[in-house]
Amino acid sequence: MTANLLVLGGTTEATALCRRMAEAGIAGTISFAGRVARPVRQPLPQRIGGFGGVGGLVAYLRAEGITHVVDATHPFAAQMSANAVAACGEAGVQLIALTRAPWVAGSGDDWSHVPDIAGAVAALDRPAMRVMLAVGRMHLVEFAPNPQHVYLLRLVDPPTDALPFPDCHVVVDRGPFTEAGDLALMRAHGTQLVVSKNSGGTGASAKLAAARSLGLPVIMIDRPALPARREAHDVEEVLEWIAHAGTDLGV
Ligand code: 3Y8
Ligand code: NAP
Repeated sequence: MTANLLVLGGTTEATALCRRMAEAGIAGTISFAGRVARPVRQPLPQRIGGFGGVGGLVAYLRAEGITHVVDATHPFAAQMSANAVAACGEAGVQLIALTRAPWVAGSGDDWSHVPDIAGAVAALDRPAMRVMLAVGRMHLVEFAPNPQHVYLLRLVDPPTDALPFPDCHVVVDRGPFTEAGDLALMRAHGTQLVVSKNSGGTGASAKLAAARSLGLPVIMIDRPALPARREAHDVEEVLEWIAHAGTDLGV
């Protein structure tokens, strides 16, 4: 059976996998939720938009004759990952997650861990500070209960709705970011505190290195729990798995 992969994308690792698949002549499609205006171009055919829950994904897997699913979504894309486990189980399609290890505080880091977004909001219930809130757009409204702070926000697309803060500055930029760039950004804004998801990987870690250099505290949001599934931490491990998961690589 020739491999025909579905890659659930949206991360640096997904992009690297698609590049390797194109080089190796492995057929597949990369999928995005459609969260941002212009997802980065990929060397594989891409589809954009939700599948319509578990049922929609099962129907897609069957209609497209998908032989393997690689869940290379972000560690905080918990709903997509849970749906992938359920749908692949129901459709009898093999699944592997391509994910990255959480960041771990090193010497010189001043991190306080919170379990979720609500925990970060609670931790911001303190006198006014200049806060770099680098958690994207989707959950900003949850941070509204702390209007006392001056927020530095980084968004992939220019905001369309009013922002839920009386005093905030928006930077429109997409990663991967650099330590030098984030250092300059934090210095220019007098940042005193950084709020970050524990995304892992290299695309968003620059702000942590910059915070360390500046001796700034970080509120680190731990990852949501995910259902048990097979996991790989690098692209070659995924290709190895595909090669031995009952199919030739279509080459
Ligand atoms: C739409 C698709 C690649 C992928 C690159 C990675 C790295 C750069 C760093 C900060 C943190 C944040 C955010 C971030 C990073 C990579 C990766 C990563 C964090 C794109 C992309 C899509 C998204 C969705 C977007 C979320 C937002 C989160 C911004 C593409 C650019 C904050 C996560 O406006 C919105 O609705 C944005 C939504 C989900 C989290 C949120 O809650 O707002 N990512 N990011 C994907 C889709 O439609 O399916 O254009 O490539 C991808 C990338 N963003 O190929 O090189 O691998 O993590 N993405 C976080 O980590 O906290 C920015 O600013 O320091
Ligand atoms: P989520 O909350 O786990 O998923 C919500 C719904 O969005 C899913 O049930 C699914 O809709 C749809 N969806 C999510 N990812 C999809 C994909 N790759 N292809 C098709 N549909 C998808 O997801 P999220 O946290 O919003 O993340 C959305 C995308 O942004 C993902 O590609 C993720 O990798 C990327 N991303 C997220 C973060 C983050 O911080 N969350 C960071 C970087 C990149 P249906 O139920 O209709 O199928």
